[in-house]
Amino acid sequence: MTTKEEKNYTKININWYPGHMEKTKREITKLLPIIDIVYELIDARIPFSSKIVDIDNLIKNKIKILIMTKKDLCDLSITNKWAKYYENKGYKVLLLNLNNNIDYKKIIDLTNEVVKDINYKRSLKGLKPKEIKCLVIGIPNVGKSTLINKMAGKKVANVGNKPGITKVNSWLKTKYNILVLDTPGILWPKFSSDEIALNLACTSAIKNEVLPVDEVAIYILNLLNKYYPRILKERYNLDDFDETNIEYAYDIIGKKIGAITKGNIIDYEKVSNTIINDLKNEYIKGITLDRGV
Ligand SMILES: Nc1nc2c(ncn2[C@@H]2O[C@H](COP(=O)(O)OP(=O)(O)OP(=O)(O)O)[C@@H](O)[C@H]2O)c(=O)[nH]1
Ligand SMILES: [Mg+2]
Repeated sequence: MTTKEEKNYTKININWYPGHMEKTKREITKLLPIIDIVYELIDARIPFSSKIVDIDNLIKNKIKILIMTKKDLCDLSITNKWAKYYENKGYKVLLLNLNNNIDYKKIIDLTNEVVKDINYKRSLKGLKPKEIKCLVIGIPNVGKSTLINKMAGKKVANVGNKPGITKVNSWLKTKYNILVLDTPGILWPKFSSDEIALNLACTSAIKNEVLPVDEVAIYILNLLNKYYPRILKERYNLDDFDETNIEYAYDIIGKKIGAITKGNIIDYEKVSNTIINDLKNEYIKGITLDRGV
């Protein structure tokens, strides 16, 4: 139930909580006893907004590696501060681009380091190194299946640039002595602020239809205006974005991107969709949306 207070706090009321997410949580709780390490993935562009709120309650005190994905898309000057912030909180942190063939190996190295003690004890008993069981967890579209495919050296999990690709938990073998459990993205049922919801929409963690496109597009323009004016100029020919005169900005952007209808009228919806897709398709990159580190 939403309390009156909560309702006032969140202007954008999102009721997007597919049943499979609740199911994943229950299954994780059940599986936990056999898990050795948890790989918790967050998006390097939204290191705060993409962190699952109640994750520590869920995974208790298992060994955890915090993997910040999409390094190639973030603003390193800000995201590095977030990496430090989490390190200071005691996390083992890796900031990675999962799309290359080098970065993911850092996960293997760190995993081996973390289980050194376990395997040393086993070796004293004459036992072979343990097959390590890792749980891969994170919000939708953060790169869980991509990471697993890299570790497997082939496509064992489905990948796609939209949320909700993985629907069930599945154990997958990797090239290493590590078994990984792919899980569907988990989100919490209530977003604690509009900003978080908008950040998730901008990075395709929640479906396009969930939030009004113009609201998401204007949020992106405001962000670019404030922190990345060069992108605003280069991509949209806009020197400045003034929220009190959205029409003016949309007219300029519409002309630049060719969003003009037959009657020579700017197609505002197309402008909004283009801005959102520019981020999704990685034309807009080098940005970090969570600023308050
Ligand atoms: N640029 C970039 N794209 C990435 C990176 N990691 C993953 N992606 C892309 O992000 C999108 C989502 O990747 P998935 O691996 O399907 O994400 P997921 O977490 O399994 O998503 P769900 O199954 O929907 O929960 C895909 O288009 C990937 O190519 C990265 O480090 N950099
Ligand atoms: Mg997946």
